[in-house]
Amino acid sequence: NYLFHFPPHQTETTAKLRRETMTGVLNVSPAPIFRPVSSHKLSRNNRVLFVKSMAQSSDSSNGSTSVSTQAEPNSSFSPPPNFKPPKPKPFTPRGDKILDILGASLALVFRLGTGALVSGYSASFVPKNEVPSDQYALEIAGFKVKESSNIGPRPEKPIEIYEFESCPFCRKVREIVAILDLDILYYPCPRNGPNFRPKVGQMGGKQQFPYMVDPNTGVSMYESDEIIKYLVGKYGDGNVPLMLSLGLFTTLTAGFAMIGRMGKGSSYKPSKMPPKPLELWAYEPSPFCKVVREVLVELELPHILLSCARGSPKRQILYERVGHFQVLSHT
Ligand SMILES: N[C@@H](CCC(=O)N[C@@H](CS)C(=O)NCC(=O)O)C(=O)O
Repeated sequence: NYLFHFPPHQTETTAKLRRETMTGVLNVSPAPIFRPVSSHKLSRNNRVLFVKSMAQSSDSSNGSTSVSTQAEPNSSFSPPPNFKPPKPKPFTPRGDKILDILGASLALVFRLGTGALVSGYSASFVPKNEVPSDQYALEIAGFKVKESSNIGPRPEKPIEIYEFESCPFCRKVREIVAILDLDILYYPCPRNGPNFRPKVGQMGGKQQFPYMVDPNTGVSMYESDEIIKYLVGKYGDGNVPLMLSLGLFTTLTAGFAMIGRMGKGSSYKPSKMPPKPLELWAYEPSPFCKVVREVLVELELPHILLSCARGSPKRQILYERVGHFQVLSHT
């Protein structure tokens, strides 16, 4: 067992990542959130798609939080043998994944697409040639869809959320995260997960999920409805969207939304802890993002979610980096 420390300036550097991300700078280098695995630097080959490896060492041991883990310290982290990053190509689901994708799509029906659009979303159709080719825009029948949003003040440091997939209360919070276009450092807490479940018990006094820590304000809390209210108050327009304000109906439909996934993303599978969080560009209602995130949660892999629901300005950033827009990518 060993301690992972979260140096106080880590979140600031992650905020730097965010600022750089927002201005389209490619070479992001936030400090690792985990020590002591930090002296090892990832090779260039460890990059997948466009994401630069993020290893830097940090001397601070005066962490805002720390957690002891059962993971083995890893001296080397590299892609699996013979791993080749997939080449971008027009999207089609892999044959053996079609049922998974259909199952994950049920959520869109039960939740009426909540979380698919960011707050204040608006769209207009314009002739194709009016949108420069370096600008991300969905193309439909010879027209381009210009999308915009009205998002509130951005948190400087990513908000931290401890949760797991097949929990309707956690889903509600993930939906508001998509609507508010927030970037979140997720600490997955699958059943029997050895790391972050006990950590929540230590921090808040009980193992109940979701649990949120906002390092910007020092606020931490349980209770999905309270978390939602806090997030819209602090980083949105103060209004809880209708589909998240219907009490039992909201919880039931969030539960039904998971029927097609049969508890995926909720039970721990032994894994090797990465030296720093992965990065996932995704949003809650997308069935394609869902099947990827389930795996991250089962493996208890901390990840920074870069929210990019429709209308998110991050779609343009991803488009600039990758040359096309496809909702997920990872380190
Ligand atoms: N009223 C709470 C309920 C949260 C809750 O019951 N969460 C369940 C998971 S869905 C939980 O923490 N169960 C304990 C466990 O998973 O160990 C909320 O809205 O957040």
